[in-house]
Amino acid sequence: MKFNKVCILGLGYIGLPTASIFATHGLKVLGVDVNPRVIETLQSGKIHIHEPGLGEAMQQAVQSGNLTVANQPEPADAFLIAVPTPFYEDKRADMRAVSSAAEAIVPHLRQGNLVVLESTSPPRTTVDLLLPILEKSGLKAGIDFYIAYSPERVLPGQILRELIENARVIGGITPQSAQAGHDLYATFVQGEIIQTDATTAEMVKLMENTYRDVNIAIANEFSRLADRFGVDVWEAIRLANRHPRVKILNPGPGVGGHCISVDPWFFVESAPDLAKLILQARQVNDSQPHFVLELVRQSLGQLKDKKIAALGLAYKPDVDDLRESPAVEVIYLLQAAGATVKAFEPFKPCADLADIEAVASLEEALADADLVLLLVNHTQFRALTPAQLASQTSARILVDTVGLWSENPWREAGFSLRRLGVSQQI
Ligand code: SAJ
Repeated sequence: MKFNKVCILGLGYIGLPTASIFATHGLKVLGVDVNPRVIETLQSGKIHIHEPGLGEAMQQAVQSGNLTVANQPEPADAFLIAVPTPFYEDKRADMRAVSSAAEAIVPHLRQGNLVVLESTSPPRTTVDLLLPILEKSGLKAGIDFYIAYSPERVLPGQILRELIENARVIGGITPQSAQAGHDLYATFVQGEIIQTDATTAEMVKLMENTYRDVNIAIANEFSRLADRFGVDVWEAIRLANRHPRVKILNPGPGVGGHCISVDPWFFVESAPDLAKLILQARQVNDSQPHFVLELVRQSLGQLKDKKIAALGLAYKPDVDDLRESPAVEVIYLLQAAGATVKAFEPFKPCADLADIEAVASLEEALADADLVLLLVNHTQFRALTPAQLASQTSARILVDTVGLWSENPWREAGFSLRRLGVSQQI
């Protein structure tokens, strides 16, 4: 199939880079977002998210004349839905954005069109939710138009490269739908494009992220066990990983982001009687911020009126994304225990977060602190030396939740250091 125009609904971390790449590969692209601030920002030539290379890609796409943005879809050859699928308080998937994107496509749907869902979704969403909405157009899915599900699997921080290079799974509601999806993505994907059915493709995506969540959960549980048994978990993991078939991931303050901390819940929601291990792993990772709170308590005693400099708010190193961030969760727990926290996030200084004082500079966070708490392994923090930190703060107590700092240099500079997963007995 040949595509000239694509309409992409949702201009976030996936929709915007995908729109830029389609446009720089010669397709006419209309990027649609319901948030007027996003549209204004993009129309003024700026981007609203931090992703290496995205600003340049976007500018190139606009200059080529192929990319425009609007708040409403228009007729196109293909429609791509890349809207968020968050969860409600009770962890059920909130599919409202997918439903309303699909509804917005209905009046524009024509014979021969392709609609692709990219948003991570519970199993069977494509056939049970998307298809009936699109058939309100009066057209018959699989006969008059095509529907496919294609999960995005790119890693924030490397999105532009991975969009092009990664293998891509396309699941169609019919083999012809999968083939149409293949033809669309072949515009720019250099990795293998593998065709399957829609529900398998949905499940593949959830399995990938659940697999990672369960593996991080075991690393986090090992960190707790090591602390109890007088062991340094980082050293133990390094040694275990010398085994040719073992690859233990890193413990940390918890699991965040919009993917790994969310997607496994879609299995739990859809099949609670079966997804037992998955639920347990989620609970281990979600409770990790409480272990960080305990580490801080052990270092400072009672927390009332103590001042803490929190280094990092992002959900992982070198990104500006604060969604579901365990660092944010840790700060709320510390504040609930009576501490005063100033947080510095180099990728989003002065971030606007309810009840969190996010400051503009590291110096500001460190001033007056009683304890420095490292929550994210950002490049900027990796570059900090004991001498530098000693000159910027009167605090001499450090807590490291990401395995960055090793004991000796910091002790020699006059700091006491408590590390996640490292027993005090060592
Ligand atoms: N984390 C650890 N220990 C580790 C690795 C990660 O605690 O050893 C934490 C991170 O700090 C972060 C969370 O896990 O809080 C998730 O980070 P991540 O780098 O593992 O993954 P994401 O959420 O940035 O991206 C994942 C990727 N999925 C997999 O690796 C299976 C990516 O390929 C997906 O495209 C993305 O989810 C997505 O959009 O679903």
